[in-house]
Amino acid sequence: MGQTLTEKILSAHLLEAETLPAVGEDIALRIDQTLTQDATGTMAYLEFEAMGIPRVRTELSIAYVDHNTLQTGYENADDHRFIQSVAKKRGLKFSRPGNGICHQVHLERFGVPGKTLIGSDSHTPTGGGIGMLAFGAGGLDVAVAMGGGAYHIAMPKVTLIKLTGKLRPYVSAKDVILEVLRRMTVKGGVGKIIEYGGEGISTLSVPERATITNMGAELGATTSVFPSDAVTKAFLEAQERGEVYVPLAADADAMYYETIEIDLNAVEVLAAKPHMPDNVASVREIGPIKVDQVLIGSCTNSSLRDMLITAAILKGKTVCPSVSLGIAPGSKQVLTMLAECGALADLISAGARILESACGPCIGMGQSPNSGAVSLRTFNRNFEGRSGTADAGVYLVSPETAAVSAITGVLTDPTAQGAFPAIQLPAAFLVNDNMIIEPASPAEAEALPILYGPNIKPFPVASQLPNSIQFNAVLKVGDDITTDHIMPAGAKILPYRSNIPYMSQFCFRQCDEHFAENCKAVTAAGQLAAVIGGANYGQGSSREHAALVPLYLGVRAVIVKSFARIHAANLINAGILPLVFDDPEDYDLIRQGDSLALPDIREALQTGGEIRLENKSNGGRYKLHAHLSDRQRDMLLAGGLLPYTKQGA
Ligand code: MIC
Ligand code: SF4
Repeated sequence: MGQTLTEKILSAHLLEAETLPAVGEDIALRIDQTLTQDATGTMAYLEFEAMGIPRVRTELSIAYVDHNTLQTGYENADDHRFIQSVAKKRGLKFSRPGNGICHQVHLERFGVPGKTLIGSDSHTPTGGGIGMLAFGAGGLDVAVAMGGGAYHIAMPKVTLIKLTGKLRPYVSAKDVILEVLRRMTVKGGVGKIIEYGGEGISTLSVPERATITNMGAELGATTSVFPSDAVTKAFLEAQERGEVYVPLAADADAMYYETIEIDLNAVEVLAAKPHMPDNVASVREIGPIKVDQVLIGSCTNSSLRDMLITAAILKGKTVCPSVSLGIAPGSKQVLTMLAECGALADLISAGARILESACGPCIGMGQSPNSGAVSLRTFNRNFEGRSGTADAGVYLVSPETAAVSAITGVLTDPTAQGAFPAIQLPAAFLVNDNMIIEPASPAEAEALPILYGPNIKPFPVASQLPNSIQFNAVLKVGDDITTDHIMPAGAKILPYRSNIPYMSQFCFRQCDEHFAENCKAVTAAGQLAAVIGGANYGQGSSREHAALVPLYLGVRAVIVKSFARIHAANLINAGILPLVFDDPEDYDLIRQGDSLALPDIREALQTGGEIRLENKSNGGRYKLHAHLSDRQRDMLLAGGLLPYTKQGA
């Protein structure tokens, strides 16, 4: 029987086994490349330093600075200097602030078909657009991979999304992934790798494919991947990297877990309505609602293609007086090429506010909209409050919809705009890697210092798992809790990503403003804390702060109906028990503030016995389970990945 593309790449990277295991079983993968961004990177490099490994052991490791670029105090600049000093000494490339958004730059300059990549950012699957198997992971997992260690995932189910036909003018890759989200929902990709195929893929360029794989993160998928074909080859050649091209595709008789067909001709212009990426409706159905802000950019939609189409739509027009339009081109390459071809002037003269090539407003770093605003964004997440304005409603749309609506001032279906502007994509991109700093040679590196700033504080490490634990259910939350709920980002908090004690006061604020205080009261009384949650707990970002900060506050168990993949892995890495109700209805029987106990939990994990939860407040007894590989079980017993690694396992 033939293999899927996923199976081919996984098989070529197996570390501890000869063949692929059954679905759901643990696989240890060799990782060829790693990337970090600065908001998660500071912690990842602190963890790497704690491992005592002198130099990275991957084919390529690179540290990007793109998230915390607003420097309203010394904190972010200090963190950037720290990361730069680690990169120089430990053998990593360093992408300076200004060079662009990690995923966009990686696609342009470093992605290689058929290789594995992990990144401390949930949108690392963007690399699937160029045929990589690219995963988002917690910082600790990236630190381990930098040291040459395996990355572990559960063997996924492989879903084929078969594309036929060709997109109509003004309908773009963003609409395709919104259509996938509409069908599959934010939970629909859990445990799956999504492979794209069908003759329709040949009509999509690499950056368009990357828009689609990028938002596979919003499906909860382990990752998404496109074949590597003539389109990939042309893109690599245009980036002066033709030598890394290899053709890659699934075998004709490959077997898939499921197949979903999408006729590109029939895809409509779509938008994800507030406050979830799968709350999708057609722009026509939503109607001409008044728009206050339009933002174009982010790792989803900031390629040269997206910027050129935006510029062509805006050329000779003026942004509607009641709209603020911000545009952040995804990389220095994109920005320079826009400048050279004159399209940048078209954007500026239409009234766009040009932002630096970075994540910016996507992570709440500036451009928070006005109170109650409707904000159209070409980004990938519209979680409540992420924009920095609690009552704003964010709609996720394509660059075409965003640009046309910026002119009309209301949500507008761009297909009604008449002829589609012809845009010319260059046969060769402008290649200038002068913002990439190369590492020092091993001999030079020895004498180099690592530069720690005063904002860098030690991070918490859990102790061994005790045999029995008494808890207080400090917080009870519902379904689809995101890591933005657990550990918000934004301009005010992000500078403290290396200062867990400071960050802890903001933990879960959006759900319960007294969370941190309540945890402190519980730990002062000699108990530990537990969080009770619903389905898809921890969706969204890969930030391990959503595990480390609760750990710092005394949380040692999270008990839910189901978990999102990266967050569950981060909890285990931190030494927090990720437990799931056998019967989801038991969720209803626990109230916030209840006293809970996990008797003989250590023994239950060791022997694979039953996990029992006792509710001391109402006498309830519930059965729980944990989806753990043997390695994850041993990590939890040891108190997380660092103590586990130190104990020489
Ligand atoms: C995000 O989009 O939420 C982020 C910011 O890129 C995160 C990483 C982070 O929290 O630093 C992600 O997606 O992993
Ligand atoms: Fe940056 Fe936004 Fe992409 Fe996250 S989703 S990497 S914040 S641009």
